[in-house]
Amino acid sequence: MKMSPDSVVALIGLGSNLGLATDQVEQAMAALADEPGLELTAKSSLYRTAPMGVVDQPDFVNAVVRVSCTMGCYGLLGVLQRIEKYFGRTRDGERFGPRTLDLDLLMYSDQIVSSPQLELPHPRMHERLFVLEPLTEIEGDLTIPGHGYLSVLRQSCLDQRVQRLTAGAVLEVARDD
Ligand code: PH2
Ligand code: MG
Ligand code: MG
Repeated sequence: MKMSPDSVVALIGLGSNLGLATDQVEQAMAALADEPGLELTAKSSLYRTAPMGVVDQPDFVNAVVRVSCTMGCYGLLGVLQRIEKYFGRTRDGERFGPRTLDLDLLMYSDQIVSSPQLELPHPRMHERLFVLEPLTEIEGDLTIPGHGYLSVLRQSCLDQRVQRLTAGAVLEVARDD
């Protein structure tokens, strides 16, 4: 798809720890690639990561992608929420708890947003190796507004368990029933 000259680069984090987590993350990447109005310009490998926040839950599969779009940050947020819903995401679970698919808008260009619906940059991305490690693969020179260089932030998180999965690995972390 040919993007208009005023298209903006956005970064999206993907996560899953319910059901066939690797498949869900890969299929969500495909759904983003198929979405009219979005151009998928880079995708990271998949990573198996230790759960953060609520630690007593299965490991996650995480990845990040880069897209170009012109729909604005709230338009993109709406697309991400629609795809989450399609993948069976419910919002009745525990905060930070298990989920079939989580799509987080990490950054929308360098915009800073603080509203009840959306905070940009994502308020916890700078301290999570499950975001910083895949971002290093696709956007190594990134600076996160308000927090600094990705490469420096990553150094402070290296004690967090994050393992790159080889292509074709299947991680079924929990049964979704
Ligand atoms: N998402 C959370 C809470 N904790 N931990 C890992 N490893 N990966 C996640 O995507 C994740 C998490 C809430 O969105
Ligand atoms: Mg999240
Ligand atoms: Mg989320």
